[in-house]
This record gives sequence, structure tokens and C-alpha cells, in this order.
Amino acid sequence: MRVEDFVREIKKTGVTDMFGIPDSTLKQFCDYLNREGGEEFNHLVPSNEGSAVGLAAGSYLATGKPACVYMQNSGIGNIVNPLTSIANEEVYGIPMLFLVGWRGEPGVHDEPQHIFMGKITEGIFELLGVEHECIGRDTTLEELSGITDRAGKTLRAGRQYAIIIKKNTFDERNGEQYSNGFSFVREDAIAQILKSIKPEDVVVSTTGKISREVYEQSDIVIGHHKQSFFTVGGMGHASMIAYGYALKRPNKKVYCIDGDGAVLMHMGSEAFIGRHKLDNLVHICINNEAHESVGGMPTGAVGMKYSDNAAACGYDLVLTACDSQELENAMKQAAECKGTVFIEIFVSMRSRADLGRPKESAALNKKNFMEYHEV
Ligand SMILES: Cc1ncc(C[n+]2csc(CCOP(=O)(O)OP(=O)(O)O)c2C)c(N)n1
Repeated sequence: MRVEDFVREIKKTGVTDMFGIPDSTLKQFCDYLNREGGEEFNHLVPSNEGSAVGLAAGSYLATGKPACVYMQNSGIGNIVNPLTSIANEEVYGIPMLFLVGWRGEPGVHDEPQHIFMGKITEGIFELLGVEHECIGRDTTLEELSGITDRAGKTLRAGRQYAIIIKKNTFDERNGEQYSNGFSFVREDAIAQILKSIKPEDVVVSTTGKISREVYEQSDIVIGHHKQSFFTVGGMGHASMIAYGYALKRPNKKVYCIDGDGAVLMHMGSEAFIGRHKLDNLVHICINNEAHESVGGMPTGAVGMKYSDNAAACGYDLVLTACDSQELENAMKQAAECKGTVFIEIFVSMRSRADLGRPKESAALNKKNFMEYHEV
């Protein structure tokens, strides 16, 4: 399906506001919004999918017009509270259209973090009382038109409607190339971090390509990847996993390797960590101003200095690095610091096209990680 045809149909539902968090399944649609769609739609990328529901609710209250919220199905977890407690008919009855990228569709190979959510995606919308239909690459424009007619009617009746979008629904086109002004390569920064830590140190890495790079670079630099816990799902929660670990193992230095999109998604954790300091936590935010793992689309806070925020939240030591020399200095200071450290590393949006994925099951990686650190 051509993304332009999809957009034309979606417009028939009456939505003109698009709020969401990017997803690889929706890459062509997100690129469209960041390019041509900038003219046609009011488009904003907030911090997480739940916030997108908040934006859609506020915009409806102000205009009487339903908005659209787009997301990967893992974002359903973030929308459940505002959807059930604000938008649902038994509360305020606020209509909105959901466009949901379907990772982990049963029968389609996908990564472990998508399997369970993929299985229950339709069932969750059922349970949430949200009418929903699926589209895929074989969906005809006539069928899509039927779906958008039904969606429009449902929105006009004051309810929500979800269109679940399978992988490869949209025709490939030249993906938008995004860039920033930084030159340090994220994978090189990760290799350097791994080189500088001690064998007994703990690494907790965030969702997306950061974990995939930590996995591969660990094999190259350390010879195995048992030292790290890969937060393959639960985007935005790596820092609290690292904190929970550091709290219980005060004699171990814990390094959280986070992404800017992930930090932004649950930024409250920075406030919590800064107010409940530990002696052994180093929170590293690799900032490329983008959701690079799902196609490089910009976050909702381009230009934001996460280190300034960490300082305001009360981290003991806050450092930044734009190149290998600065990172070396920062890692030295972090290793010596008895406190809660934040390092922001500014990197380009480059990643390798042939970057691998963990070969073992998530459960085996967890077991190996726990055994390595003697639990
Ligand atoms: C709740 C949730 N929403 C969306 C996604 C899809 N997703 C996976 S990685 C990623 C981007 C992460 O961005 P960032 O933390 O900045 O790291 P980068 O990919 O730029 O290295 C997104 C949006 C997800 N896994 N979970």
C-alpha cells in the first residue's frame, strides 16, 4: 500500500492531529509526517504513548475534533491508564483513532520482546472496549476505505477505534535519512565503555540497537556478553532496573547504557535517581536526538541536554562527552566516583546495516547474566 493512499483514507475519519512515538512498522508513515505531512497535519512526538493519549484528549476538549495516536504495539502498555481512566466511555468518553504497528504477529518471526504482546494485541483492544481492525500488505484500498468509514462513524459516536498495521503493509520507498551535527559513532562509544569497565562491573543496556551493539561489542571487546543485562523491551525502564540492581549489590559498580528517547520516555526516573542517590550507579545517556533504532525519526526533545536535567535532579557528578578523549576522561572520573554519576554522550545517527541480534533466548541471557554475577 502506498503511504499516500493510506494517509488519504485516514483523513476521511476527520483527524488532523497526529501524536505518537515512532515505530519501524510505521516507518514510511512517520517519515511522511516528518516530511510532506508536516503541512497537512499538526504532528507532535511527545515523551511516550500515554502522553500522546493525553495530548489527544486535550486537543479534543479544545476543538471537539478527535485526534490520532500512532505507536508500536509495545506502546499499548503506556496507553492503558489514560485510556481506561480518562478516555473510556464510562469516564469522559473521548474519541481518538489509534494506528498501531503490530510487532510479534503470531506466525511471523520476531524478537522475544514482541512475542507475548504480539499474541495479545487484538485481545487487549477487545478488553479495552476499543473497536479494531487489521490491515496488511494485501489489504485493498476498497477494504481500507470500509475500515476508515467504520472508524469515522465510531469516532463521531464518541468512542475510540484502532487500526492494527502488520509488518510490510507500506510499500518500501527511500527511507528518510535523518542527521544531527555530531560525529562520534555510538557503536565506537559503546566499545570504549565496555573496554574501560572491570570484569566484575554490571552493565544494563536499553531497548533497541544500543543493546544489540552492547551484545556484539561485548563479544569482541570482552569475549562474552554475560556481563550485561539487555533491556530488550520495557523501553525507558533500563535506568530503574540498573538502580534496583545497584541498590541490592552495593559492592558492584552498575553502568546503565541508556538512549535519549528512552530516558525521555520515563524521565521521572531521573528525578527519582537524583533524589535517592547511590554510591555505585553510572547512568549513561547516549544522545543522538532520535529514535534511531526504529528509523531515526526525531524525539520530541531535540536539542535537550539530558545532562542539565540530571544536574537539576541532583546526580552527584554530571559529565558530557562528544569524542573518544572526552569519554575516556568521563569514564575515569565515573569509575573513581563514590556517588550517582550521569554521562551524556553526543553521537551521530549512524549504525551498521548488518548489526546482529542476540542469538540466545532472553531467558538464557538472563540466566547467564545472573550466574556470571554470582546470583
Ligand atoms: C513503549 C515502547 N514504545 C516504542 C518502542 C519502539 N522502540 C524501540 S527502540 C525505540 C527508539 C529508542 O530511542 P533511543 O532510546 O533514543 O535510542 P536509539 O534507538 O536512538 O539508540 C523505539 C521507539 C518500544 N520498544 N517500546
